[in-house]
Parts: sequence; C-alpha cells; structure tokens
Amino acid sequence: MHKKKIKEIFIGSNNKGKLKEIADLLPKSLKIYSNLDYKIQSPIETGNTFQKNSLLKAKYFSKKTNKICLSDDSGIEIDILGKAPGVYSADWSGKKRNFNLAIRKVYKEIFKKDKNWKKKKITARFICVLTIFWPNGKFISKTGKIEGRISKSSKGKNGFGYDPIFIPKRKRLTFGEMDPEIKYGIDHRFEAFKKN
Ligand code: ITT
Repeated sequence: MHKKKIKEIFIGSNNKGKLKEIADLLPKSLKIYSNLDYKIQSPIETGNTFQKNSLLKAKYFSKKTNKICLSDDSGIEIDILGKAPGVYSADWSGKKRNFNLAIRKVYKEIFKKDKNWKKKKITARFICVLTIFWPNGKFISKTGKIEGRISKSSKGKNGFGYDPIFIPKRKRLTFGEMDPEIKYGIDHRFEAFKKN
C-alpha cells in the first residue's frame, strides 16, 4: 500500500466497523486520522457502482481535510436477489443503521424468491472498492471480493453489518462467529488492500 511514500492518511468513513478493520490493515508506522477526531459528515452517495461511490467519498474527504484519504465502498451481493442489496447494503439498515433490520429484510426477500431456500445454497459475495485520493487529484482504486453463501440463520456477535449471515467459501463459520483477525486476513477489504 504505497507504504514508503505515504506518512499519514485520513480514513474517510463513518462506519466504526470498517474503521477498525482498515486501521488494523494499515502499517503501524502510518499516522492515521479519522472521523473519530474530525466528525466530518459523510457525503451523499449518488453513485450506482462501488467504484463511483468509493471515489466520491475519497475525493470528498480529501477536499475537506487536505490530506491523502482512503475510502471504502462495499456491500453484499446475493445472487437470488439479483445481486441486491449491493451498493444499497447500508440503506437496507435504515437511517439508524440497524443491521438486525437489514438482516431480517435479507431473509424476507430470499423467502419471497424461494420458500425452500434453506435446502439450497444461497450464493453471495462481499465486494469492496478502496480508493486512495491525493490532494493533487491523483487517485488509485482497487476492488476486492470474497465469495460465499448466506447462512440459514444469523450467527455470531463479532464484526459488523452483514457479518452474522455470511459464510465464506470453504468455511463453516459466519464472519460474525470468526475471530476478527481471521476475517481481516481473507475478506474483500483485505483483497482490495493487497492490490493498492
Ligand atoms: P461509510 O460510507 O461512511 O464508509 P457506510 O456504512 O455507509 O460507511 P457503505 O456505503 O460502503 O458504507 O456501505 C456498505 C455496507 O455494507 C456497510 O454499511 C456494511 O453494513 C456492509 N458491509 C461492508 N463490508 C462489510 C463487512 O466486512 N462485513 C459486514 N458488512 C459489511
């Protein structure tokens, strides 16, 4: 991650789960700034792709702080739902960002598509686009993905968002049940991070 050239970075996110994970990925020598100190409101995410929203956020936070900014746009795609909620993953949790609500909605929508869904493999993936934006206008965006399936019920208290219902390929536990350090080493965010 351009480790040598970047000495300090602003993580442009108001999602505490993401912040924790991104801060953990970054080299310890890097001075990290975030909205925990700055309290900058998030921009409205007008894009219809992860790429557009990731760039929009990184650019916005860089303009506000005049620092090199790292932003993450991510979400879960569920194949039986035509890849929903996708870029609207945060929206499904409502204004108060209640992920019990979002998870209930996922199960309700899957049930509407197929009443026997619990007997089947409901394939899904997490996607993440990380963008680094420099105050001079230069930017780099990279995408990471992790394939998996939706669990038959919500399990585990670790992580955030949709973690309790996502089981990565070749694993048996949901991200919510896994040790966070294991999740951080295999997920969509790590895949995008490795490419940056
Ligand atoms: P910022 O824009 O401030 O970063 P946000 O929560 O609005 O925060 P997004 O628009 O990228 O972020 O929404 C992505 C949603 O997808 C997020 O709210 C999570 O619930 C979910 N998500 C993304 N990565 C996840 C992960 O690793 N585990 C669980 N859920 C995840």
